[in-house]
Amino acid sequence: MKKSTKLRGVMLLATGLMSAVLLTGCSSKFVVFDPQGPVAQTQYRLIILSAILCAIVVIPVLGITAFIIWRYRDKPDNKAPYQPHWDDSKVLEIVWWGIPIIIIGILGTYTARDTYALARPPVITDTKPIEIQVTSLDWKWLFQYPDQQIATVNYVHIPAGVQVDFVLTSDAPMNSFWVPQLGGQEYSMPGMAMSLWLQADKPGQYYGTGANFSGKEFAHMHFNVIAEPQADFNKWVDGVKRSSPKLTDAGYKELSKPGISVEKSFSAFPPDLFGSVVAKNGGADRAHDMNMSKTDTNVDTKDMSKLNNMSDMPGMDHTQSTDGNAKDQSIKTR
Ligand SMILES: [Cu+2]
Repeated sequence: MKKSTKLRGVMLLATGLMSAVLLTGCSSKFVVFDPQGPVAQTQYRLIILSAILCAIVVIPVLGITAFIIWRYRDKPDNKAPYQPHWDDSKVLEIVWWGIPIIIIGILGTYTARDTYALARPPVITDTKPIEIQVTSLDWKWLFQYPDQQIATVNYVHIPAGVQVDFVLTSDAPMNSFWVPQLGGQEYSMPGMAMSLWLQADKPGQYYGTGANFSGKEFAHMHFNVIAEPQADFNKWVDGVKRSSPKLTDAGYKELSKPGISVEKSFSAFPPDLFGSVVAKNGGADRAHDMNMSKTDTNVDTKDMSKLNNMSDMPGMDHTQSTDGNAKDQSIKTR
Protein backbone atom coordinates (compact mmCIF):
# COMPACT_ATOMS: atom_id res chain seq x y z
CA MET A 1 0.00 0.00 0.00
CA LYS A 2 2.64 2.48 1.09
CA LYS A 3 4.81 1.56 -1.86
CA SER A 4 2.09 2.18 -4.44
CA THR A 5 1.53 5.73 -3.15
CA LYS A 6 5.25 6.31 -3.45
CA LEU A 7 5.11 5.13 -7.06
CA ARG A 8 2.14 7.38 -7.72
CA GLY A 9 4.24 10.27 -6.38
CA VAL A 10 7.08 9.48 -8.79
CA MET A 11 4.67 9.34 -11.71
CA LEU A 12 3.05 12.63 -10.66
CA LEU A 13 6.46 14.27 -10.50
CA ALA A 14 7.34 12.96 -13.98
CA THR A 15 4.06 14.26 -15.41
CA GLY A 16 4.61 17.60 -13.70
CA LEU A 17 8.10 17.92 -15.17
CA MET A 18 6.82 17.08 -18.63
CA SER A 19 4.02 19.65 -18.49
CA ALA A 20 6.52 22.25 -17.21
CA VAL A 21 8.63 21.61 -20.30
CA LEU A 22 5.56 21.83 -22.55
CA LEU A 23 4.14 24.94 -20.86
CA THR A 24 7.36 26.98 -21.12
CA GLY A 25 6.88 26.52 -24.88
CA CYS A 26 4.19 29.22 -24.65
CA SER A 27 6.82 31.86 -23.93
CA SER A 28 7.94 33.79 -27.00
CA LYS A 29 11.51 32.57 -26.54
CA PHE A 30 10.50 29.41 -28.42
CA VAL A 31 9.55 30.84 -31.80
CA VAL A 32 7.97 27.64 -33.10
CA PHE A 33 5.49 27.76 -30.22
CA ASP A 34 4.61 31.40 -30.87
CA PRO A 35 2.64 31.36 -34.15
CA GLN A 36 1.93 34.83 -35.59
CA GLY A 37 -0.04 33.91 -38.70
CA PRO A 38 -2.65 31.43 -39.97
CA VAL A 39 -0.11 28.99 -41.47
CA ALA A 40 2.02 28.84 -38.33
CA GLN A 41 -1.20 28.55 -36.28
CA THR A 42 -2.34 25.49 -38.23
CA GLN A 43 1.08 23.88 -37.91
CA TYR A 44 1.19 24.73 -34.20
CA ARG A 45 -2.10 22.88 -33.70
CA LEU A 46 -0.60 19.86 -35.49
CA ILE A 47 2.48 19.96 -33.25
CA ILE A 48 0.33 20.06 -30.11
CA LEU A 49 -1.96 17.28 -31.41
CA SER A 50 1.06 15.07 -32.23
CA ALA A 51 2.60 15.77 -28.82
CA ILE A 52 -0.61 14.82 -26.99
CA LEU A 53 -1.10 11.65 -29.07
CA CYS A 54 2.54 10.65 -28.50
CA ALA A 55 2.15 11.32 -24.78
CA ILE A 56 -0.81 8.89 -24.68
CA VAL A 57 1.65 6.15 -25.72
CA VAL A 58 4.91 7.33 -24.19
CA ILE A 59 3.77 8.22 -20.67
CA PRO A 60 1.98 4.89 -19.90
CA VAL A 61 4.77 2.85 -21.52
CA LEU A 62 7.47 4.56 -19.45
CA GLY A 63 5.28 4.34 -16.35
CA ILE A 64 4.52 0.64 -16.83
CA THR A 65 8.20 -0.06 -17.57
CA ALA A 66 9.21 1.51 -14.26
CA PHE A 67 6.39 -0.37 -12.46
CA ILE A 68 7.37 -3.76 -13.93
CA ILE A 69 11.05 -3.30 -13.07
CA TRP A 70 10.11 -2.45 -9.51
CA ARG A 71 7.30 -5.01 -9.07
CA TYR A 72 9.15 -8.02 -10.49
CA ARG A 73 12.62 -7.22 -9.16
CA ASP A 74 14.63 -10.17 -7.94
CA LYS A 75 14.19 -10.25 -4.20
CA PRO A 76 13.69 -13.31 -1.92
CA ASP A 77 10.47 -12.01 -0.32
CA ASN A 78 8.96 -10.69 -3.60
CA LYS A 79 5.29 -11.82 -3.61
CA ALA A 80 4.71 -10.92 -7.26
CA PRO A 81 2.82 -13.69 -9.08
CA TYR A 82 4.97 -15.95 -11.27
CA GLN A 83 3.09 -17.23 -14.35
CA PRO A 84 5.55 -18.94 -16.72
CA HIS A 85 2.80 -20.58 -18.84
CA TRP A 86 0.79 -17.45 -19.48
CA ASP A 87 0.79 -16.72 -23.21
CA ASP A 88 -2.36 -15.04 -24.43
CA SER A 89 -4.81 -12.29 -23.59
CA LYS A 90 -7.40 -11.12 -26.09
CA VAL A 91 -8.10 -8.01 -24.00
CA LEU A 92 -4.44 -6.93 -23.94
CA GLU A 93 -4.05 -7.67 -27.67
CA ILE A 94 -7.01 -5.42 -28.43
CA VAL A 95 -5.62 -2.66 -26.19
CA TRP A 96 -2.10 -2.62 -27.63
CA TRP A 97 -3.18 -2.90 -31.24
CA GLY A 98 -6.34 -0.82 -30.93
CA ILE A 99 -4.85 2.29 -29.28
CA PRO A 100 -2.02 2.73 -31.85
CA ILE A 101 -4.44 2.19 -34.75
CA ILE A 102 -6.76 4.88 -33.38
CA ILE A 103 -3.84 7.26 -32.72
CA ILE A 104 -2.32 6.79 -36.20
CA GLY A 105 -5.78 7.22 -37.70
CA ILE A 106 -6.34 10.57 -35.96
CA LEU A 107 -2.78 11.79 -36.58
CA GLY A 108 -2.84 10.74 -40.24
CA THR A 109 -6.22 12.32 -40.94
CA TYR A 110 -5.34 15.72 -39.48
CA THR A 111 -1.78 15.78 -40.86
CA ALA A 112 -2.90 14.91 -44.40
CA ARG A 113 -5.79 17.39 -44.25
CA ASP A 114 -3.63 20.31 -43.08
CA THR A 115 -0.60 19.47 -45.21
CA TYR A 116 -2.61 19.46 -48.43
CA ALA A 117 -4.55 22.56 -47.38
CA LEU A 118 -1.32 24.49 -46.74
CA ALA A 119 0.34 23.36 -49.99
CA ARG A 120 -2.63 24.65 -51.99
CA PRO A 121 -2.72 28.36 -52.83
CA PRO A 122 -4.97 30.00 -50.25
CA VAL A 123 -8.41 31.29 -51.12
CA ILE A 124 -8.00 34.79 -52.52
CA THR A 125 -9.85 37.32 -50.39
CA ASP A 126 -10.44 41.06 -50.91
CA THR A 127 -6.81 41.82 -50.13
CA LYS A 128 -4.61 40.96 -53.09
CA PRO A 129 -1.72 38.62 -52.24
CA ILE A 130 1.84 39.85 -52.75
CA GLU A 131 4.55 37.84 -54.48
CA ILE A 132 8.13 37.94 -53.26
CA GLN A 133 10.83 36.01 -55.10
CA VAL A 134 13.49 34.62 -52.81
CA THR A 135 16.94 33.46 -53.94
CA SER A 136 19.33 31.80 -51.53
CA LEU A 137 22.94 32.65 -52.34
CA ASP A 138 26.28 31.83 -50.71
CA TRP A 139 25.65 33.11 -47.89
CA LYS A 140 22.82 35.63 -48.10
CA TRP A 141 19.18 35.93 -49.13
CA LEU A 142 18.01 38.05 -52.09
CA PHE A 143 14.38 39.18 -52.10
CA GLN A 144 12.76 40.55 -55.27
CA TYR A 145 9.35 42.22 -55.44
CA PRO A 146 8.12 41.68 -59.02
CA ASP A 147 5.13 44.05 -58.61
CA GLN A 148 6.98 46.79 -56.75
CA GLN A 149 10.17 46.31 -58.82
CA ILE A 150 12.47 46.61 -55.81
CA ALA A 151 14.88 44.16 -54.20
CA THR A 152 16.49 43.66 -50.80
CA VAL A 153 19.24 41.53 -49.28
CA ASN A 154 18.99 39.87 -45.86
CA TYR A 155 15.77 41.63 -44.83
CA VAL A 156 12.25 41.65 -46.15
CA HIS A 157 9.22 43.88 -45.56
CA ILE A 158 5.73 42.43 -45.90
CA PRO A 159 2.30 43.98 -45.43
CA ALA A 160 0.60 42.57 -42.30
CA GLY A 161 -2.66 40.69 -42.82
CA VAL A 162 -1.82 40.02 -46.49
CA GLN A 163 -1.08 36.61 -47.98
CA VAL A 164 2.51 36.45 -49.18
CA ASP A 165 3.56 34.06 -51.94
CA PHE A 166 7.26 33.47 -51.35
CA VAL A 167 8.63 31.86 -54.51
CA LEU A 168 11.89 30.15 -53.68
CA THR A 169 14.94 29.20 -55.68
CA SER A 170 18.67 28.95 -55.10
CA ASP A 171 21.67 30.13 -57.10
CA ALA A 172 24.00 28.28 -54.74
CA PRO A 173 23.73 24.98 -52.84
CA MET A 174 20.17 24.31 -51.77
CA ASN A 175 18.94 25.91 -48.59
CA SER A 176 15.70 26.09 -46.67
CA PHE A 177 13.69 29.26 -46.11
CA TRP A 178 12.30 29.42 -42.58
CA VAL A 179 10.38 32.08 -40.67
CA PRO A 180 9.30 30.00 -37.65
CA GLN A 181 6.62 32.37 -36.32
CA LEU A 182 4.93 32.50 -39.74
CA GLY A 183 5.19 28.83 -40.78
CA GLY A 184 7.34 25.81 -41.44
CA GLN A 185 10.36 25.75 -43.71
CA GLU A 186 10.40 25.20 -47.47
CA TYR A 187 13.44 24.26 -49.55
CA SER A 188 15.07 26.64 -51.98
CA MET A 189 16.57 24.55 -54.75
CA PRO A 190 18.60 25.41 -57.87
CA GLY A 191 16.47 25.10 -60.99
CA MET A 192 13.18 25.03 -59.11
CA ALA A 193 10.63 27.62 -58.08
CA MET A 194 8.78 26.48 -54.97
CA SER A 195 5.81 28.36 -53.58
CA LEU A 196 5.48 28.98 -49.86
CA TRP A 197 2.38 30.86 -48.73
CA LEU A 198 2.77 32.71 -45.44
CA GLN A 199 0.97 35.50 -43.68
CA ALA A 200 1.67 37.66 -40.62
CA ASP A 201 -1.51 38.65 -38.79
CA LYS A 202 0.01 41.54 -36.89
CA PRO A 203 2.77 44.07 -37.54
CA GLY A 204 6.01 42.97 -35.95
CA GLN A 205 9.54 41.75 -36.53
CA TYR A 206 10.04 38.08 -37.13
CA TYR A 207 13.20 36.03 -37.22
CA GLY A 208 14.00 34.33 -40.50
CA THR A 209 16.85 31.96 -41.25
CA GLY A 210 18.26 29.25 -43.46
CA ALA A 211 17.33 25.84 -42.09
CA ASN A 212 19.61 23.75 -44.27
CA PHE A 213 23.37 23.71 -43.84
CA SER A 214 24.95 25.23 -46.94
CA GLY A 215 28.61 25.80 -46.18
CA LYS A 216 31.11 27.90 -44.28
CA GLU A 217 29.14 31.09 -43.57
CA PHE A 218 25.78 29.35 -43.24
CA ALA A 219 25.34 30.78 -39.74
CA HIS A 220 25.08 34.29 -41.20
CA MET A 221 22.08 33.43 -43.36
CA HIS A 222 19.47 34.96 -41.10
CA PHE A 223 17.17 37.81 -42.00
CA ASN A 224 14.59 40.08 -40.46
CA VAL A 225 10.98 39.92 -41.61
CA ILE A 226 9.26 43.23 -40.94
CA ALA A 227 5.47 43.04 -41.12
CA GLU A 228 3.78 46.44 -41.15
CA PRO A 229 0.42 47.98 -42.09
CA GLN A 230 -0.11 48.31 -45.86
CA ALA A 231 0.30 52.13 -45.77
CA ASP A 232 3.68 51.85 -44.00
CA PHE A 233 4.71 49.12 -46.43
CA ASN A 234 3.87 51.37 -49.40
CA LYS A 235 5.85 54.21 -47.80
CA TRP A 236 8.84 51.88 -47.35
CA VAL A 237 8.62 50.79 -51.02
CA ASP A 238 8.57 54.44 -52.13
CA GLY A 239 11.57 55.18 -49.92
CA VAL A 240 13.57 52.28 -51.39
CA LYS A 241 12.63 53.40 -54.91
CA ARG A 242 13.78 56.97 -54.20
CA SER A 243 16.99 56.44 -52.30
CA SER A 244 18.51 53.06 -53.23
CA PRO A 245 20.83 52.09 -56.08
CA LYS A 246 19.75 49.75 -58.87
CA LEU A 247 20.75 46.09 -58.91
CA THR A 248 22.46 45.56 -62.27
CA ASP A 249 23.52 42.30 -63.94
CA ALA A 250 27.09 43.02 -62.86
CA GLY A 251 25.84 43.84 -59.37
CA TYR A 252 24.03 40.50 -59.18
CA LYS A 253 27.14 38.66 -60.32
CA GLU A 254 29.09 40.35 -57.54
CA LEU A 255 26.34 39.65 -54.99
CA SER A 256 26.16 35.97 -55.89
CA LYS A 257 29.86 35.42 -55.21
CA PRO A 258 30.47 33.49 -51.99
CA GLY A 259 30.61 35.82 -49.00
CA ILE A 260 28.42 37.37 -46.35
CA SER A 261 26.46 40.59 -46.78
CA VAL A 262 24.90 43.38 -44.74
CA GLU A 263 21.26 44.38 -45.32
CA LYS A 264 20.90 46.05 -48.72
CA SER A 265 18.12 47.68 -50.74
CA PHE A 266 17.77 48.14 -54.51
CA SER A 267 15.38 50.42 -56.42
CA ALA A 268 15.36 48.08 -59.45
CA PHE A 269 16.66 44.73 -60.67
CA PRO A 270 17.36 43.22 -64.11
CA PRO A 271 14.13 42.15 -65.86
CA ASP A 272 13.27 38.48 -65.15
CA LEU A 273 16.42 37.97 -63.09
CA PHE A 274 14.56 35.36 -61.03
CA GLY A 275 13.29 33.42 -64.05
CA SER A 276 16.70 33.38 -65.68
CA VAL A 277 18.35 32.16 -62.44
CA VAL A 278 15.85 29.27 -62.27
CA ALA A 279 16.36 28.46 -65.97
CA LYS A 280 20.16 28.85 -65.78
CA ASN A 281 20.31 26.12 -63.14
CA GLY A 282 18.47 23.69 -65.39
CA GLY A 283 14.96 24.22 -64.15
CA ALA A 284 11.48 24.79 -65.38
CA ASP A 285 10.43 28.40 -65.62
CA ARG A 286 8.23 29.74 -62.87
CA ALA A 287 5.56 30.42 -65.51
CA HIS A 288 4.50 26.76 -65.56
CA ASP A 289 3.67 26.38 -61.94
CA MET A 290 2.16 29.87 -61.88
CA ASN A 291 -0.23 28.76 -64.57
CA MET A 292 -1.18 25.79 -62.46
CA SER A 293 -1.47 27.45 -59.09
CA LYS A 294 -2.75 30.92 -59.79
CA THR A 295 -5.46 30.35 -62.36
CA ASP A 296 -6.84 27.25 -60.69
CA THR A 297 -7.27 27.83 -56.99
CA ASN A 298 -8.85 24.42 -56.53
CA VAL A 299 -5.74 22.43 -57.36
CA ASP A 300 -6.41 18.90 -56.26
CA THR A 301 -3.89 16.42 -54.97
CA LYS A 302 -3.26 14.92 -58.41
CA ASP A 303 -2.20 18.33 -59.68
CA MET A 304 0.02 18.82 -56.66
CA SER A 305 2.00 15.73 -57.54
CA LYS A 306 2.40 17.05 -61.08
CA LEU A 307 4.08 20.14 -59.65
CA ASN A 308 6.80 17.93 -58.24
CA ASN A 309 7.36 16.27 -61.55
CA MET A 310 8.17 19.23 -63.72
CA SER A 311 9.99 17.24 -66.36
CA ASP A 312 6.64 15.85 -67.49
CA MET A 313 5.21 19.29 -67.93
CA PRO A 314 4.75 20.95 -71.29
CA GLY A 315 6.91 23.94 -72.16
CA MET A 316 10.10 22.68 -70.53
CA ASP A 317 11.96 24.54 -73.23
CA HIS A 318 14.73 26.63 -71.75
CA THR A 319 15.34 28.47 -75.01
CA GLN A 320 12.33 30.60 -74.06
CA SER A 321 14.21 31.98 -71.11
CA THR A 322 16.07 35.25 -71.19
CA ASP A 323 19.40 33.61 -70.50
CA GLY A 324 21.07 32.53 -73.72
CA ASN A 325 23.22 29.98 -71.93
CA ALA A 326 20.33 28.33 -70.16
CA LYS A 327 19.89 25.50 -72.62
CA ASP A 328 23.56 24.52 -72.66
CA GLN A 329 23.86 24.71 -68.90
CA SER A 330 20.78 22.66 -68.24
CA ILE A 331 22.12 19.90 -70.47
CA LYS A 332 25.45 19.94 -68.64
CA THR A 333 23.79 19.59 -65.26
CA ARG A 334 22.01 16.43 -66.31
CU1 LIG B 1 13.65 20.32 -56.09
